[in-house]
Amino acid sequence: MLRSFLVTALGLVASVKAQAGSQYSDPDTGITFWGYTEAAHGVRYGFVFPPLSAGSTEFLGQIVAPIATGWAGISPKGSMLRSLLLVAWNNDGEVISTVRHATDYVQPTVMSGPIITTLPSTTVNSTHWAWNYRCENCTTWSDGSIDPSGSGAPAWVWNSAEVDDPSDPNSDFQEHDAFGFFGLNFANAHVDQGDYDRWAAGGTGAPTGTPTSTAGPTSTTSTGPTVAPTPYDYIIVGSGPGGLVAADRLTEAGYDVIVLERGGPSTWETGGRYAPDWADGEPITKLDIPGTFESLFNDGNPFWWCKDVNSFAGCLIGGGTSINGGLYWYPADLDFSAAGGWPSSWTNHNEYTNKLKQRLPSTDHPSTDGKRYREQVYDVVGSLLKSQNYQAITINDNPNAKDHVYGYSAFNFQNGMRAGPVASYLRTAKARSNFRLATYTMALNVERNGSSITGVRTNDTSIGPDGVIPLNAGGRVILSAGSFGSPRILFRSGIGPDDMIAFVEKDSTANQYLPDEEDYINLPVGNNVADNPSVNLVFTHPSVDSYDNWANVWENPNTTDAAQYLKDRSGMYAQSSPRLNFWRAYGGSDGKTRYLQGTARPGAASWNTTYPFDQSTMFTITAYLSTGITSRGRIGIDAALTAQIVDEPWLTDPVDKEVLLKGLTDIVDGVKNVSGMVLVTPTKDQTVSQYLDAYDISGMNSNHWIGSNKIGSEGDAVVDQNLKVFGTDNLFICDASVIPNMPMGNPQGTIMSMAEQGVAKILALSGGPSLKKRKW
Ligand code: 6FA
Ligand code: ABL
Repeated sequence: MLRSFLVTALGLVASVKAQAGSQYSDPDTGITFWGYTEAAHGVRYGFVFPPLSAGSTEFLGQIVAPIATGWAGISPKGSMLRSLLLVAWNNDGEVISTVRHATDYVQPTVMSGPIITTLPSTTVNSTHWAWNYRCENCTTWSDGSIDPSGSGAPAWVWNSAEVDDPSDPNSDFQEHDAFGFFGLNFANAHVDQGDYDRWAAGGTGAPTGTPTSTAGPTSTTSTGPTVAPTPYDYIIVGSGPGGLVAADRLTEAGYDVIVLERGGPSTWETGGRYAPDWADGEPITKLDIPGTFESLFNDGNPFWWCKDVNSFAGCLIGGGTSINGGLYWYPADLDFSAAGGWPSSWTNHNEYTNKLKQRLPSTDHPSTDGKRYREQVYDVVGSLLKSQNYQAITINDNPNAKDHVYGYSAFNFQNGMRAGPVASYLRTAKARSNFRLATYTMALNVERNGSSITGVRTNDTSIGPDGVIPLNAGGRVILSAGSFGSPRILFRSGIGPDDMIAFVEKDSTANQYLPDEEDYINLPVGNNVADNPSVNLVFTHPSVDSYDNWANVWENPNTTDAAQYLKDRSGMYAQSSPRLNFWRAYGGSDGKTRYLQGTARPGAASWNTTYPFDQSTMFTITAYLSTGITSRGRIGIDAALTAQIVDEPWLTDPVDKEVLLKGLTDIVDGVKNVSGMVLVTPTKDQTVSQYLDAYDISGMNSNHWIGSNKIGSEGDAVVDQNLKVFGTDNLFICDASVIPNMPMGNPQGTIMSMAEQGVAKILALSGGPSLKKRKW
């Protein structure tokens, strides 16, 4: 279990550019620290250094953690390996601490060299423990250092589980449950020598000298000028596809807009720098290169995933679109149908879909030379489908044709690289002076006065008083934090079902910001959740190259393919894994029509058979049940305020299962029509029905969550036809969570068309902010 300990933190430093740390005065000691409160677990980490001129190698530090914390730690350098790892926990009212070191991804060992003195102000009370310490010999060590005159990106780690023996400072402990980073300009974090000496000797009280920092104030932005605690016309939470489309259209209209993004840079143009060695020197990162997509799921440094959402979700600039497979479908009319739950004012989506197509056209041949590479999976699966009367079409030329059709997979890649809303909508928004993007800035709740929203509370106290960003008169907040993230903000704002708000009431930090109980707004937030139930079928065919199951694309690529991609962004690396998509309509025994979508790709992530087969020719068809499914589940939070799947949404309706079984059976039946095609799973000794029955239900997760804040009528829905949250004057939602029914395909196209239409409706509403504030 201890293998891979902290491995995920390795190397992230290079990709962290923006800063979130800020100065604070510790209320219990008066010590001025520079640091960060990590919102998900409520842990504060701080540092303060003596004056730079002293040439000292020490600092004072602090970790303040809720009592339920198993252990918490900090790596000032920001990595696990060859770093100083400061760790502490509570043992029955006493803080135990240790300093550790690791040269491999195993249990870190006790480190010699640093001298740690626990300061007398260290305390444990009924809610928190606080470890205040002096760390001497701590800015350089045998195999590493930090630069007190430069900027850093410390890494925090946290575990809810106790260490093996809490009374023993040398105890082993399990790998962290959660980790993260914050930017900190160490150059700022210096105080007068007199104050430092007094605090280092155990004294307390406010500083009497002048801070000796050498650099300007820290900033939370990675794009645009420093964020000042100024009010905005629109505060958008989240830079996923919903948030970026909204931000672009609102800044285009002249409003002052700030986008709060809890994560950091993604692609190169956003400041990301995490790239494979083979692409060194090129202005591209792992997230720019479509061909490295499959390696996102087995990377040692997956900084892109949201660590406090128990399903895959992207927490960085671009949200899911910066880490997804890039499959991109222009919506079908059925995606916005009244039958599917859309208000009648929404069903004519074409005007908005056309705007999207103009800004972000799709391609089914993303390589810059226009050629397609390793398309044998297309040929093999195409011949199976043709044998069952499917027609080959260009899918995005015929968005409404979704029965018995197949075609080349289409993507929102451009110039052989990931594009999506980041390389389109964000690019134009960023060029405007009335746009701000605050990274590493997590929205905690909306501030409200009854039905009127006055601002957004964040984890970043440098962004506004107490971390609160206010609204201009008539201003509005738009939540675009995704199907898990937006509900959590609502719960923390006293909006949602009682049982979810009850978790917030019990949290000693978050409950301070809840409104009075009479102002709670009871809405079905988190209900009506859907995701495509999906099942993988695995095959082989002698013509197919499984591309080593994509295992080598990151560290050890096919050199010809890598060289071709570096030369002109063409070839195998210009496309992610999918090669073919197909759709078919099915009638269910309940008289309803449901659609099945298939995605075929070389390689197979989830095969499981004892029968021998040729892995070098294996490929997968993932069959997704989409528009028309009736199964629903629930999203919520737990006591740690972690976003959760409360009730799984897959196949709760037996007719959904019946139709999925029919679809899988049809595919398997077609295998005999294709010479050389062999079925691997279901295995020879399993029927399709047995295979489906035995399938791990949570393995059906497709990452296509919708519906947790569905649009509709009061009483049944969370937002009205203008995306406004019922019971509020100026709170809106613009992300996948408002979509009431499963779209036909992978959802990002439908989400962006929805956002185009939604923001047009918001702009048309009266009573909003005044455009007189326009600055350009
Ligand atoms: N969709 C497609 O159409 N095609 C695909 O190929 C595809 N593949 C994948 C995939 O491979 C994976 C692994 C995943 C996880 C999803 C895929 N999807 C695909 C689904 C698609 O990406 C999502 O449906 C889509 O991104 C959802 O868009 P939303 O705008 O609803 O939400 P996001 O989660 O993208 O963005 C939310 C943003 O808010 C994030 O950047 C997050 O960091 C930020 N955020 C959340 N809470 C916040 C808070 N409290 N404060 C500040 N920021 C916050
Ligand atoms: C999507 O829309 C899905 O959300 C992803 O799950 C899917 O990628 C991409 N598109 C591409 O089709 C799959 C990978 O191909 C698998 O290797 C991986 O195990 C799976 O995502 C994890 O959900």
